[in-house]
Amino acid sequence: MSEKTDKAVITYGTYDLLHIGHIKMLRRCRALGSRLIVALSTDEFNLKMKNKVCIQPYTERKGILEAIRYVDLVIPEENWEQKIGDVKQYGVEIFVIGDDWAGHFDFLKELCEVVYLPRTEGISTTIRKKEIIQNFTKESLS
Ligand code: C2G
Repeated sequence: MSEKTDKAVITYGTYDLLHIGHIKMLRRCRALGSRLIVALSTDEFNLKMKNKVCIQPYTERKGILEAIRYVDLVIPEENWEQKIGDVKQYGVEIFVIGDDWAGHFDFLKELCEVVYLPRTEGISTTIRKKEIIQNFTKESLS
């Protein structure tokens, strides 16, 4: 059994209303190395730069991710420019993210391996929000 080398992996995201697509991504990220760092988008970064309004505040999303067996460390993602610094600061050897971002982060290839993994089909935070609204509306009207 070959020892898994001590490889730090990093991934980035909002992880609002955590669902199985997120979990499958985190599991696959962690399987690529020995430590997984998640750079979690702050509420301000989501609002100002990603045009996303989170249901769960950063502190709650952070606490949930920290409870997941695949996650070793959660750090804040505050801007688009921090990735190079993060890779250097944490000695990251593999950057991973969903293939909806394919090509966007190839500039990191000078510093580390860059992997784009297929997203899980049929689930997203947006879909989940719509499902909740539809079901809640029916419930409140019945
Ligand atoms: N994801 C997935 N399958 C889904 C939904 C999401 O594999 N059905 C993955 C995304 O590809 C991403 C991670 O789960 O790698 C987190 O998804 P989001 O919270 O939507 O992250 P995003 O808004 O894409 O933020 O700087 C990069 C950004 O912060 C990425």
